[in-house]
Amino acid sequence: MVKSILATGFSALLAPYCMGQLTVDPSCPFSWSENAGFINWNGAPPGHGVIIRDSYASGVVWGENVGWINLGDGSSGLSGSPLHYANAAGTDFGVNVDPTGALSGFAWSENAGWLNFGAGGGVIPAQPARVDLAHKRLRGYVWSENLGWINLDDAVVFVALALPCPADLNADGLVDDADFVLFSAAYNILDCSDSAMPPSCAADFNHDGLVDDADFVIFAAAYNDLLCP
Ligand SMILES: [Ca+2]
Ligand SMILES: [Ca+2]
Repeated sequence: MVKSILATGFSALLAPYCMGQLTVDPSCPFSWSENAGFINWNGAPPGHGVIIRDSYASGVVWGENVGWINLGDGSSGLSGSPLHYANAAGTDFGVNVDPTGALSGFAWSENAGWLNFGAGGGVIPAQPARVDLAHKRLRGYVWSENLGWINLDDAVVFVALALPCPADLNADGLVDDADFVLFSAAYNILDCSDSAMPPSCAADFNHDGLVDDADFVIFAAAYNDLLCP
């Protein structure tokens, strides 16, 4: 199957990436608040971990001094296309993601109240909370009336993101020919800094700035398995 697609050539294979599902890298899971201390974005019990999708986030994060912070439950309150939390009442809250990676909406903490993910864009200089796809990490600041600013953007203490199934480039739960089409296009461009490369350079699975044979080896193994874990 791979050979048959290769034979068709790469020129007509360009297609957009989507963000897919990002999770938190367990080796780099903390944000920092002067008043709340460290907040662990990878501290949730099974089934409640942080997932950042194309248009919204879900899951809970843990702060030693504030307890659980709920980014949204990934079901109630979601509406529209693409799906977004309405954030119009106390029951439909959650953190939204726009196509640029900018975060907005509200998270809830029993102890700290509402956390506003859309506030950082309004300060000078602007520090919008956002997903930095190129560097696979969170950026900017989140505002809480009770905690003050929560820094997602410290040079050393930050929240790194990971793709749970990196070879699933179109985020449909399978690693198949559709993903190979996307991989092939990136392979043909080669350099992640090339303006033609999709901004996340998601096909650079080993994070060395190139989409080359080393990445193809990783892709081929996932393609053989077909299903994401
Ligand atoms: Ca796929
Ligand atoms: Ca690479």
